Amino acid sequence: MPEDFNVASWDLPAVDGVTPAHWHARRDTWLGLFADHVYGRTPDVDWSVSPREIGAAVTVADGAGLQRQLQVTISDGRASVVLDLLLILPTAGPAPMVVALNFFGNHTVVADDDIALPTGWVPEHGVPTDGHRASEAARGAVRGGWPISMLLKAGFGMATVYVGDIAPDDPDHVGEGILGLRQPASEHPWGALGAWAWGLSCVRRVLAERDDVRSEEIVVLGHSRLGKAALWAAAQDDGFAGVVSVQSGCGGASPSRRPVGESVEAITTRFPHWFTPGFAGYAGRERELPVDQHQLLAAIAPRALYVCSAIEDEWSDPVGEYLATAAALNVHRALGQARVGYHLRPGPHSLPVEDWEHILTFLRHHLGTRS
Ligand code: GTR
Repeated sequence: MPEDFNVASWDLPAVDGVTPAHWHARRDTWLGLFADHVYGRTPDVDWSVSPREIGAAVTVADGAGLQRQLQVTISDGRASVVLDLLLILPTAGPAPMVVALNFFGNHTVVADDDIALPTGWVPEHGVPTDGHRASEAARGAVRGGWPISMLLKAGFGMATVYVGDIAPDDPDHVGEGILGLRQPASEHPWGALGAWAWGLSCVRRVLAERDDVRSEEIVVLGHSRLGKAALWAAAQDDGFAGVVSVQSGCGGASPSRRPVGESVEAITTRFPHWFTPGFAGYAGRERELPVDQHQLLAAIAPRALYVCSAIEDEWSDPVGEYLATAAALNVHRALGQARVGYHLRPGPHSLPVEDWEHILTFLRHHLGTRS
C-alpha cells in the first residue's frame, strides 16, 4: 500500500442503520443526492430502444464465439441517438454478459475490417485518427486490453459501445451526442458521466431481450472515467446484476473527502463536462457534499460489486477506493449479501489481463456461472 500516514483527518458520512425494510427509500435518497450534487439528473423520459442487426454473425476465437454488430436507435419520439453495439457471445448458448464502453471506437477493440467506424469526434491519445475522425489505421489498436478469448472461455459474452456515440468526451464536443438533444427540466443538468451511464442502461435493455443472453446476469464494467460511469449506471439501474470498477478514482470509487489523489477542483477544472455544474462548487469544501462515493458503492447493494485498484495509480487513491469499498460492504452485509470484492495489484493505471483474471474469478463465483 502507498504511504498513508500523513493524510489530514477526514471522515465519511455514516451509512449505518440500513435495514431491508427501508433500503429502497434510503437508496433513492442517496441517488437523488448524487444526481443533484455530482452527476446531474438523468432525464425522466420514456426512451424506446430499437436494435437492428447489421450484416451476418461472424465466428471468432476459433469457433468459441459469435460476433455481431447492431445499430441501436434510442428515441423519445423527438430526439434520438444511434449507437453501434458490438457483441461477442459464446457459441455455446445463453451467456452472462459484461457490458463496457470503449474509449476510441469499436474498431479499436477487435482487429476486423468489417467493424463499423464511429462517424463522430474521436480522441487522439496514442490511437491513430484522421484529425479527430476515426481512422482505418486504428483497427484493433487496443485489442490487447480486451481479452475476448479469455472472456469466452470463462463463459461470458461481451458488449461494447464507443463512448462518443453517446456523448463525445471533450468539453467542446460533448453536446454532439445525447446531451445536446436532451436536458432535463432541472437545475441539475446531467453531464457526460450521466449520459454514459444512461447509454449503458440502454445497452442492458437491448441485451435483456435477447435469447442468447442470460438477462439476470448482465454486469457493467469500466476503467477509469468509464468506471465512474459504470458505477453510476449500476447504482441507478438495478437491472444490472453487478458492477466492476477498475481504478475509477475521484467521482468513482474513491471518497471525495479524502485529501489524496485527484481532488474535486482538479477533476472539475480538467473535465467540467463530466459532472453537473454544481459539483465544481465543492472544490475545497468536499466536507459539505451531502453524499460521498462509498454511498455510490453501497447503492449497488445487494448486487455484486468488484473494485480494482493499482498501487502506482496514486491519482485514483487506491487506499481511498479500498476504504470506500469496506464502508459500502457494511451496507451490503446489512442487506444479507456480501458479494463485494476488491483487489490491489502492483503497477500503474491500466486494465491488463491480470485484472481481467481476478475480475472473471469474482464474477464466476458470484453470478453462479458454469465452471
Ligand atoms: C484522468 C482523470 C481521472 C481518470 C483518468 C482516465 O486524467 O483525472 O479522473 O478518469 O483520466 O479516465 O483515464
